[in-house]
Amino acid sequence: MMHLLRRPWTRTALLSGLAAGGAYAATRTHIAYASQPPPSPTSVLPRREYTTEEVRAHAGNGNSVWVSFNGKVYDITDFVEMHPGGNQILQAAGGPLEPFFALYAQHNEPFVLELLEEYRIGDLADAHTKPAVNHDPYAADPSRNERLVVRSQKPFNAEPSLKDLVCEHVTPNGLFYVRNHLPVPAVDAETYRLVVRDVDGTELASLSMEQLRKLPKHQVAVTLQCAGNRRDEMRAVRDVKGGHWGAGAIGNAVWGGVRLVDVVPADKLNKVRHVCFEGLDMNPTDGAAYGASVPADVGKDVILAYEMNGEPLPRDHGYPVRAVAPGVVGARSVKWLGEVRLSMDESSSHWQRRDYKSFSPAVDWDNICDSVWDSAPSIQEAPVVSAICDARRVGDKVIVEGYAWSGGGRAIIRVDVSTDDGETWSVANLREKTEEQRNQVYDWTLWSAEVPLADTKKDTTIVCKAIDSAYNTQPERLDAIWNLRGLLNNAWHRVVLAEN
Ligand SMILES: Nc1nc2c(c(=O)[nH]1)N[C@H]1C(S)=C(S)[C@@H](COP(=O)(O)O)O[C@H]1N2
Ligand SMILES: [Mo]
Repeated sequence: MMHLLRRPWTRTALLSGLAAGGAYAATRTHIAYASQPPPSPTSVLPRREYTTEEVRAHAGNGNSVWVSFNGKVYDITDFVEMHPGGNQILQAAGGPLEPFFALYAQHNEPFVLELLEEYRIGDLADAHTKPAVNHDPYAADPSRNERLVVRSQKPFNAEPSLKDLVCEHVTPNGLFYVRNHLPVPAVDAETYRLVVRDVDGTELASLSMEQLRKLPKHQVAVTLQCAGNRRDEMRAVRDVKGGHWGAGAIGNAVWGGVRLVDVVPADKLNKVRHVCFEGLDMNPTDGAAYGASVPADVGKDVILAYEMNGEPLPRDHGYPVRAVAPGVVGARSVKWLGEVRLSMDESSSHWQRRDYKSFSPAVDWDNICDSVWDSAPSIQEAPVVSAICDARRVGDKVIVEGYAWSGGGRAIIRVDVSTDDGETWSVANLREKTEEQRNQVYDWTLWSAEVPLADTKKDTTIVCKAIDSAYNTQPERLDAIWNLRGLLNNAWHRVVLAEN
């Protein structure tokens, strides 16, 4: 903990600048090198040459952590706790950083190298053996719709503009937010197999696309929302770790595919507690795939989708097959689905156990520990949320449009809008749904409201909140739900309409 106190300037700068998958360039300017940079380890240890063997001997395990990069050797022991990506940095302990920098391309910024330089202790004696990274792991990523607002290029994370988002009840595929943790895998649908495993690991089925298509096809409208949606508002209260998101990390699609219960025998599903999913997108540096799980109850409603809005799943959204877990946060709807496994325990993946959990505002990065992580349940059902996506003046009124959604299949029963920060409210009109849409319970509700403006000559703050079928509503204050990863921000959404 000492080094955190010694170097608070680096930490703050990093948390905003190096947010995993974040928009680095935008925040780089926040790095304030305070008057007194701390003594660098260089001044303590004489610089010398080390062999790759020597570097390998410093792979953590209670000892110091060394890494190499570009022929140089660094002792990053003190840095580990400050790393915005958390413990993941330890994957590189005792070895070269090159493969990681290629994978997490946000590191390719001059300020990262500058920072690293502070921890340099010497050079690699056998620098000629330096690892060749001759391949960009993202080279095979698909092309994307140019209307998306890109939050991070590698891995690719993007959301539509809010105006685009509320044009249609069903979000067009090309405008649907993309949340990738890793490179998009190139999956060959011809040889693809979905493996289904029992609780003891026994293979219950290995299904080709042809076999999946022969099973009864279901089409279900499900809204997916990233648990990090609206993170940047939370970041403005107090810094959080995580990529940048506005209010567009949500979308509604009609998913076509087979029900999980048609590939997993019901008697087996009834005996277990969780259904684990494993993706085919893999971290090339450690071979770990993206994974997540849902409680067995949610599993009963899961769709193994091969279509999105009547088209084959786009590559960014999980081609050829993804899990769609209705009513829960997007993180559990595993894309590029390779394996479904019944289990008594949750998925052991990093994203299930050490991410996508929320904590008290009292918990921050300098006091969180394993027992706090372990005791918090993983986020599943999403709380009720709404957001203002467009606001335009018409005379002395403002027309406001937005979305509202709640997890667990709870419908939106009302949306309230205020132009005086909650003193008085107007009830929004919920956009009418077709007969078919009315039968869906997991999709969102779009709404609009015409609200009088008290003073058209002044800036006006517009506020909205939604109420779901269990009469849950959104908290007024954002600081009361602040959490260190910036997840589940469902506070009243506020936007400022500039003066006329
Ligand atoms: N295999 C895999 N599945 C994944 C992810 C991923 O990176 N890899 N991201 C998850 C997260 S955090 C979200 S919010 C949703 C996003 O789905 P989308 O990109 O289709 O909008 O996919 C989830 N499933
Ligand atoms: Mo997400």
